[in-house]
Amino acid sequence: HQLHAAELERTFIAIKPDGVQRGLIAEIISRFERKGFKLVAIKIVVPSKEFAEKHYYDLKERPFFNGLCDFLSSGPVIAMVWEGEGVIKYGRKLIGATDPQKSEPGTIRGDLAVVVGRNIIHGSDGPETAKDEIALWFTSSELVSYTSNAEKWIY
Ligand code: FUP
Repeated sequence: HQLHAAELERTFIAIKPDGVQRGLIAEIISRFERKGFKLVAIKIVVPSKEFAEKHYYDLKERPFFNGLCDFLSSGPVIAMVWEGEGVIKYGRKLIGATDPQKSEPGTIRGDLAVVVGRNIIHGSDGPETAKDEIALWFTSSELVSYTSNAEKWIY
């Protein structure tokens, strides 16, 4: 069926510095792309420590917060917005459990990471977070709306 652009859900996905350094950019993008989700924004950035603290604001009371923010700001990150029906929840499924020791084989973290502090990828955990994170990382002019030829075979 035909979906209007306004109905389509969006989520924020980031390949963290470890994923970039390990050469996993294409592997990770490929999994979202092959599923049928659509890339509507992408850039490579080195976030400042202050920016990382904003991104992880909800975790500010946790003991690992400082190390986590140091890590996220330690090198290039691939920031992306992916669009599609159910992309927030299913994106989390593609990513796998937070701790790679617990994520299932077949998931990104399950297949490609070993410890929680180096779990290579971030994905928004709900509609509110997705909205906030997209607004934090991107300006509205960086989000591109377009129709792909594959869409009529996906929906
Ligand atoms: P997730 O949404 O799966 O990224 O998980 P959280 O928001 O709970 O945690 C964000 C990041 O904090 C994780 F990706 C890795 C880091 N973290 C730790 O380093 N130790 C922990 O015990 C939990 C999370």
